[in-house]
This record gives sequence, structure tokens and C-alpha cells, in this order.
Amino acid sequence: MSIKEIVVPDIGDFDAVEVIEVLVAEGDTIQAEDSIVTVESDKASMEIPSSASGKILKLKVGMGDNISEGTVLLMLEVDDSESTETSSDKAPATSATEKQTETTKTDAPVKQETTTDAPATDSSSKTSIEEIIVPDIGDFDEVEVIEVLVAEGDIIEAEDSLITVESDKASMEIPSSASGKVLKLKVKIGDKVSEGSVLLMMEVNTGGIADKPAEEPTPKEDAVKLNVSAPAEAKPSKSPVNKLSPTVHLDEKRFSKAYASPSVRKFARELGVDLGEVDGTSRKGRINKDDVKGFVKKALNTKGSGSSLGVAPMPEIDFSKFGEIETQSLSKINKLTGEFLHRSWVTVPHVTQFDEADITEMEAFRKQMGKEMEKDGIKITPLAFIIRAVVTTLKLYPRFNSSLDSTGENLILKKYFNIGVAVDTPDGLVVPVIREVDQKSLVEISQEIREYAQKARDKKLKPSDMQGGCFTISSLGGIGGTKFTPIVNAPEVAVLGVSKSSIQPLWDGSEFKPRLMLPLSLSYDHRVIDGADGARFTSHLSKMLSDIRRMMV
Ligand code: CAO
Repeated sequence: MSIKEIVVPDIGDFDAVEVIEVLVAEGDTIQAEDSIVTVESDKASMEIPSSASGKILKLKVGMGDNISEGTVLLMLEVDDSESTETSSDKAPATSATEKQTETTKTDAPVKQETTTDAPATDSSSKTSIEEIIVPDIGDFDEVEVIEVLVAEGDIIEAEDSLITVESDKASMEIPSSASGKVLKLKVKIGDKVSEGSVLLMMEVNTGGIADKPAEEPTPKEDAVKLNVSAPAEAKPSKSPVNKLSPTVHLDEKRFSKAYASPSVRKFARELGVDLGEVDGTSRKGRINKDDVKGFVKKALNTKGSGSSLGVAPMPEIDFSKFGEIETQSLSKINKLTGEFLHRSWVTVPHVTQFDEADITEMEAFRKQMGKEMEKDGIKITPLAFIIRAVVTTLKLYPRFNSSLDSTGENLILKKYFNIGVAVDTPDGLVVPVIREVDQKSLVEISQEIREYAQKARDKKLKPSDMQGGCFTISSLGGIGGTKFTPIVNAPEVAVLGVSKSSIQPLWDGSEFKPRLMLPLSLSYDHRVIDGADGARFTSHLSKMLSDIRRMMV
């Protein structure tokens, strides 16, 4: 036995790169070429393999450390009498085809099979050497190789993935166009490839014996991932219920053993997803980005209180022990609204911007109009003016009239202006939508508010009356309050809260004047809207309401 320092080998351009994962623990027995850590530069991530087999005595690096070529990763107890070739207890079995074709040793210990119990090669077998190139990959051009999924000596089949490339928009795996043995790799992590780039040289069987290996070939992912011995199909189905825990620490050991590429691991870490809980749907149960996204979506849709956030559930308390109680079941609307608001609250990063509008003149005009229209049974409340002012402001700041698509990577800007209005009913909160508000007069908007509010309280709203909204207004002005923080009505990205107007002293530069001030609270999705735009939006809105002539411009 001897003790050996395992250092970072030559890793090309990677220098002082951050350790984002430690894939082994003290006490683990590892094989040469097993991955020890994953590092990440600003361009790519890669796993650093061990140069020897043995038992880990001491880890010398941790998450967040910066390492370069030569940095000591760990102290390894090495059995000098045992060669790398024979010490593998983790290596998947080598296929019969590999046994019959393997003549030279490769760097990868899992391929170093020297026994010759395989059937003899058919003498009529013919092979040719072919270049495997990048096929038509659409818009991907000069994209970076972030993973190499095969190693020299591997036997692969047509359509097996060879490399993963990543552009600024997406990543994709490039498949092989033929079956055969990888003789020489022509790309490495960090290289840029386009359609036609040569990926590898392959020995292709052109006749005689079948192309296909007699057994399932050893998984090629050994080149990028250490543990492939337990494919996902062998694992019991995993449920995301109670498992998504962005705030709870991950089970590092289980995470490290999950069968996924570095980029998927990084993605999962960003979302706080424990890969050990995710079922992989790629070849041999490999976990891809979509699997991680699907896991998150399922977890978010999971009913129940805090459980899906990884926080402790509410304890069950017998309140009757402390005094008289009455139990009332929540209405259907209460329950639906509750689920919906809860989802928005936990998935949308909210910011609320407060502002005020001087509506002294607007109110004088409204009251004057009110008197004139009273005889026709028409009533105009401040809300109609606010809706008009909001639409004018939305036109100037179109990001507020948008939604993120389901991937969260694209913004859908709406060219129509449908405004939802929160209505308080005895059964709970509902949000009917007033359509094409930009094409309606103040009187028409006022009439629709009243009709919808009545329908809502009479339980006569149809589902279609509550669909298609772009932006929601929650007006508590008729009730009271100085300010509140409304919850964004996702997938909309902003909601305006309106509180009760009141007379306030306003300094006009020479004296205080009594002015009617309207409190405004704008909550928005900070993924889509920056704080500066939030403030610009409410300032402009305030200006519109303070001088309603501006709405005509
Ligand atoms: N400041 C001062 N007074 C206001 C006001 C404001 N911001 N907004 C309305 N008012 C006045 C109205 O002018 C009216 O007074 P008059 O009868 O003297 O003219 C009175 O308050 C009642 O108005 P209203 O509430 O009936 O009408 P509206 O158009 O303002 O609102 C509706 C309609 C349906 C939005 C409202 O009735 C309602 O349901 N609001 C509650 C919304 C809610 O629950 N939001 C919370 C969601 S988050 O949990």
C-alpha cells in the first residue's frame, strides 16, 4: 500500500476554475478515470478524473474552491500490488464484441479487458474506416462542445449520441450516423463545431458478421459520467411530491451518482433539484434538461401547502382545546383562487412599486360627468379612468403587457389590451376580463365593470369571461386602505393595486395645497420587469391620471 496525491491533470484552457460538484467522499473506493470533481469556467463545465484507483483517505478540495492544473484533489491509498486493470469492481461488464475486438489498452479502465473467451471473429468480416461528421443541425453554427459522450475504443450504434453542443439558446446531442468502433476522437470539450465538422474516425463493419454487438455495449457515458451501473428503468418510479426543495441541501452522494451530464447537473443545482429524485428518459435512463424541467413543473403543480417547497407541513392543532370554534369549509372559488395565488406567489419573484396620483381634476370631471349621466342611469367610478390610463401606459411600456412562455425563455408580447378586474364576491375573489379596452369609451368601460361585477356576485360568470387577460387591476378604493401588495395574476407579469384616495397637503413650490391623492401599488414579475421600469410605469400612470387630457394624446 502507498499513499498518493491525486492532482488536477492538464485540463487545457481551464485555469483557476471553480469546483461546482465534489463527486466522491472520504472512504470511497474509486477506479482510475472515475470523476472526482466537476469544474466550471465561464464557458463550459467538465469532470476531472482520477489518475489512479484506490481508497480516498482525505479530500483536499471542496465546493467553490478554484483549482488549476497541479492542484491536489485528494490523498489516495493505492494498492501497489493491484493493477488498474483488475481492480475494477464498479466497471460495467464489457460486451462480447468488445472482447473480440480489443487488442490494445485504452486509458479508460472499464475498457481494459484482456480475456479472450469471446467467439472467434468471422474471417469473412470486412471493415472500413469512416469519418463521422456533424449532420445538418439547423441554426446551430460554431457551437461549443460541452460534453464528449464516447471514448476511443467504444462500440457504438447509429443514433447513439456522440457529443453535446451548446449555443447561447439551447444544447443538443449530436448522434452518430453509423455503427462501429470509435478509433480516434477528433473533438474535445471546448472545441467549436458546425455542420460537416469531423467528430471521430470509426471502424465500420461493411459485411460478413453483423454490425451490431452481440450484447448491449458498455455505456459510452463512462467518458463523462462515473456511474452508469443502475439505469433509471431499474429504479422505482420517483415522484416529485415533497422532493423539490430549492432551499434544502441536496443529497450530494445521491446527486453525484445520478446519471446526467455536467450541464444538466449544473442546471439541476441552479433549480435546487436533487437529481437522485429525477427519472431520466434519455438513452439508458440518462437524465436530460427536459427531465429536470418536467420534475420542477410536476412539483409546482403538486397540491398541498408548503410541502412542495420542502418546508415542514403545518402541524395539526386542535383549536377547540383553547376555546369555542366553528369549522366552515372553503368555497370552490376560495380553493381555486387559493391554489392559483399560491402558485403565483411562490413562482413569480414579486416586487411592489408604490406611487400616488393627484386625481383632484380627474375627480372634478368625473363628478361633473356623473351628474350629467345620472338621468341615463350611468355611473362612472374612478376605476374606468384608471383602466384607460393603464392602457395608455401599457402601450408605452409593452413588457408589462406580456407573458413568459412555458419554457421561461421567451417573452410573448401582446398587441391587444384585455384588462382583468378583481371583483369581491361573497364566495371569494373572481377576475372577469374587459376586452379590447383601448377601443372602448369611458362609459362603455364603466358599464362593463358594473355588468361583470353583478354577474360575478350572481355567480353567472362563464369561464370565458375570465380568460384572455393581459394585466389585472385590483381596486380596493371603494373599501379603504392606504396601500397593499397585490399578487401578480400569472402568467400576466404585472398587477395594479388601487387604494382609497384621500385629501393630502401637496407642496406646489410655494405653498401646501389640499389635493386628492390616489395611492397606487404595482406588483410585477422581476424576471421580466426591472425596478427602473416599474418606477417609470407608475410615474407615467400617475401623470396620466393627474392630467387626463394626456390620455387623448
Ligand atoms: N378612492 C376613493 N373612492 C373610490 C375609489 C378610490 N380609489 N374607487 C372607488 N371609489 C368609490 C366610488 O366612486 C364609489 O363611490 P360613490 O358611490 O360615492 O360614487 C364607491 O367607492 C364604491 O365603488 P365600487 O367599489 O362599487 O366601484 P368600483 O368601480 O370602484 O369597483 C369593483 C368595482 C367590482 C372592482 C369593486 O366593487 C370590487 O369588488 N373591489 C374589490 C376588489 C378586490 O377584492 N380586490 C382584492 C384583490 S386581492 O385580494
